[in-house]
Amino acid sequence: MANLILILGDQLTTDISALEGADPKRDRIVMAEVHEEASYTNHHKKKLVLLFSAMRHFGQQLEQDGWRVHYQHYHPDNEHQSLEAVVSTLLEDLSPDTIITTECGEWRLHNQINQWQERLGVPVDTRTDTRFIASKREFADWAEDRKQLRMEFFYREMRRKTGLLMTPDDKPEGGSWNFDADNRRKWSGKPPAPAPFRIEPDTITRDVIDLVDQHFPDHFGNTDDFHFAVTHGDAQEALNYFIEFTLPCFGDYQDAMSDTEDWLFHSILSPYINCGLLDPLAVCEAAARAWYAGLAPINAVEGFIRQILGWREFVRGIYWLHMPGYAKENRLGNTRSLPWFYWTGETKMRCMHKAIDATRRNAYAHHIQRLMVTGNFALLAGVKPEEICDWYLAVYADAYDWVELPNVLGMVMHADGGYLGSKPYAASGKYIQRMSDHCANCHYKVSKSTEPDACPFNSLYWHFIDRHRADFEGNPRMGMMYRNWEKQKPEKREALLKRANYLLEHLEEL
Ligand code: FAD
Ligand code: DLZ
Repeated sequence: MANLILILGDQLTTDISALEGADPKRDRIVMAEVHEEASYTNHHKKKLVLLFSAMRHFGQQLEQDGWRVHYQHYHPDNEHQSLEAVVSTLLEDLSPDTIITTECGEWRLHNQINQWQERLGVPVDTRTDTRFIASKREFADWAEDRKQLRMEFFYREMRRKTGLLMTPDDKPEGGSWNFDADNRRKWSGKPPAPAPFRIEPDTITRDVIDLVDQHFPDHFGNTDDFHFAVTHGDAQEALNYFIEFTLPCFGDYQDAMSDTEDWLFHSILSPYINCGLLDPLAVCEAAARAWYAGLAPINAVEGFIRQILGWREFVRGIYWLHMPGYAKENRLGNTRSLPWFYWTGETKMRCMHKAIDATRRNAYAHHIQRLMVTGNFALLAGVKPEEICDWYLAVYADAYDWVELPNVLGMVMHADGGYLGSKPYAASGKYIQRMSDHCANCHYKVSKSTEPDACPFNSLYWHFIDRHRADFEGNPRMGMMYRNWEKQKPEKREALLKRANYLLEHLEEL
């Protein structure tokens, strides 16, 4: 016996660096479903099903490939309820020379594993996670000496590094780095949105659904109609389905929202990419091939690749550069508690109801719902970053601290003082009206701002602008907002602030 190789629930690939150079005859693998990981947040029930089932399938695959795998199935009465406890017991039984693992994605667990060598008395070899295109070191080098980090410049570096959508003479394909200006169309029902890709649960998944229903009844959401892929083969099918049916319209309707369609033209691949069932670079390459083959337009393919090569890598870099301090940032000084309707969806604001209800049913909401609806509301209402971050970490199947935290704390809440994004994504109801058909079905009137039935986003938006004058007035991208605010009559400004103050005192009733 030489090494004990730990594979975490989001490292489900034989390409994981912890397996590099390993010998199935000599080394052992440990995988464990443990209470500590399943309960550090109120994980959506579908996220638990996805991870436990995908872990079980991967464990079986490793055994079929000839590996000896110590796999702990979840049970509340298991003696060992943390990864450290499981590993520690195996050390007694197997006396390995080294524990090998790949760096984990969350600071919380990363910090624990860092202490194992001392606590458990066995060398721990923690390897770089090579699934990311930029290593932590590479990102830190890029960020060094830059006062402000901007995704767009980092993304161009990643395009050059990978050669994705680059011409042989190192120019961006299509003549531009970014086609975002073409990606802001409202969707009015045509072309029809494809049905989401579905996999019917097999015996393993059905067992896990029963387990989650029995042992995690108080967790958010439900297990009904679980249809996520849980194997590499099925996740690959999900990717093929996206490329063929959805990618062509991905760009046009990337920012659209709908009162009737949950998924629109999004890929729904993040749950698989994040847990190891799909490789991010291979996903980008598949999209690029579709463009070269003339199967999807450049605005769709470039927009899609930018999300993975740009945003996904960028937020991960920021997370590791600034943790653990980053999680404590609250530069706008927010103090409000998260309204309870985030957990129930019971609110008369149609857009919020639709986004939260989809989240409860699907463990999924697309980017614009996360950013411009539930996120925007939390920003305008001044919710404590810690509480809104914990909500996002809990409710989505793709949520892990490394990707959730910078998106919520940085991009949405601007709690890092503008380090991640140059201006807050604050918006009034007009934005939601422009990009969706929610407002036509809403109890509140988006055309009104001060009356009792006025859209809450409208006055809350101006309240945000007014109360954060010192934070944003000097921001060149916000100057116009302050000029618009000043242009309004004093009585109007007063009425807007009065209405907003009333709403802030009665958030739970909205
Ligand atoms: P698509 O719209 O099809 O995009 C393609 C891929 O690009 C995604 O699968 C994802 O891998 C990547 N991507 C897109 N935007 C981002 C981004 N901002 N950051 C990182 N990757 C991105 N993504 C997560 O994976 N986990 C999270 O916990 C998470 N929390 C978020 C919270 C907020 C408030 C916001 C605004 C965004 C968050 N995102 C998160 C990013 C994004 O919303 C999701 O990646 C996306 O909605 C996943 O759905 P999809 O696969 O259909 O994405
Ligand atoms: C998210 C999660 C859950 C719910 N359960 C487990 C588990 O039982 N065992 C495990 O190894 N990993 C689990 N994970 C993922 C980890 O909590 C953690 O988020 C990632 O490993 C961070 O990279």
